[in-house]
Amino acid sequence: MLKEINSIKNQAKKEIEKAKDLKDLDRVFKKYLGKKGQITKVLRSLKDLSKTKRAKTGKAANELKHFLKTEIDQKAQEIESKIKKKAKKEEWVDITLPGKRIEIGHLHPLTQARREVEHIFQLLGFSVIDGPEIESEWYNFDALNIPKDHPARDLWDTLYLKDGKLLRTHTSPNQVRFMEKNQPPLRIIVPGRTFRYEATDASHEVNFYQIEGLMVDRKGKVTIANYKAIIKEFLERFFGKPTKIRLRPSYFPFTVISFEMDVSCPICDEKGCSTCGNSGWVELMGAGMVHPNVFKYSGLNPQKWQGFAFGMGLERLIMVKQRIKDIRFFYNNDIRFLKQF
Ligand code: FA5
Repeated sequence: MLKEINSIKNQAKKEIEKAKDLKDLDRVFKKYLGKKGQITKVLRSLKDLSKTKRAKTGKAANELKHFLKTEIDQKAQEIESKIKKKAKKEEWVDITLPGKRIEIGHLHPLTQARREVEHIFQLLGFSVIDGPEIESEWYNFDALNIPKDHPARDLWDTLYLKDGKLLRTHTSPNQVRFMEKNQPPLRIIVPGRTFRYEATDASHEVNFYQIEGLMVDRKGKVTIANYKAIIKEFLERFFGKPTKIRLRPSYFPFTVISFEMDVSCPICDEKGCSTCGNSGWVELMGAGMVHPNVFKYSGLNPQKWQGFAFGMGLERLIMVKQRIKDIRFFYNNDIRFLKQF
């Protein structure tokens, strides 16, 4: 057995010397000192030896164990210091080189535009209000004078949730939500995400942003003339130049005297294209004078109060300003598009 221990020692020494890297060294460690290593085996077999042989062999095997451990540690240090030296030589840092430029992103064009819209309306005396994206049928329809069997509900292809709630199809529910809690006179805008289950095309998305506007004061004080003046002022500030607009009669159950406001199509200059659906005009918003029933449902006396409301599409607004042909660009996450803003 002592002979065997001696030959293990010679063999292990050679292998430690030959080891080129830490992986080699680890292999040697396992071969001799690992759980199934040769020295471990010798130590395990001691129990089968006679008492005197066991003492001698045990001593020799333990000495060899410590010897090899020290040798392996030394070799490991040698290898590590070689690696460090090599790295120091090869991986030097040229501190005179210019630094790597860190690319900083920016806000999404929709966020930029929403903030700009909010800013302009704030200058015009409007407060910015928030409302829930998950809405009840009451606020989305009933309180806006659209009862269950009213054909106007067909105007909106609604995404209903399992609990009977729905994803708001417009920001108008916030007219009622706000008037329930606040006494006029009031001027608010409510920007937010809206959802409709409809086919997408160059100017329609399933998920888009609206900006609701509401201005209410004592009867006779707020008229369509105020609406026109405020919207013209807003558009001029947002677009940075006077803009050609038209008001078109329309129908909304929650306004009496309802209309749609279009701007001249910037892509085709009223000649007709896919962005404006060949009409030459881009529809920006629906608007009108608040229906008496909406005041009633909000707990206000329609004999006393009067006002206008509007709901405009944020994407459409940017499309007109930046001459963007297709609304879907906003949601494609194409960095080439986003970098332009
Ligand atoms: C409404 O949603 C009304 N709540 C607006 C309103 C508010 C009327 C207050 C009267 C008083 P409409 O469905 O027309 O109306 O949508 C308003 C605007 O949202 C449109 O003019 C358009 O700019 C934008 N819009 C509508 N549907 C989409 C869509 N699928 N994708 C992108 N923008 C849309």
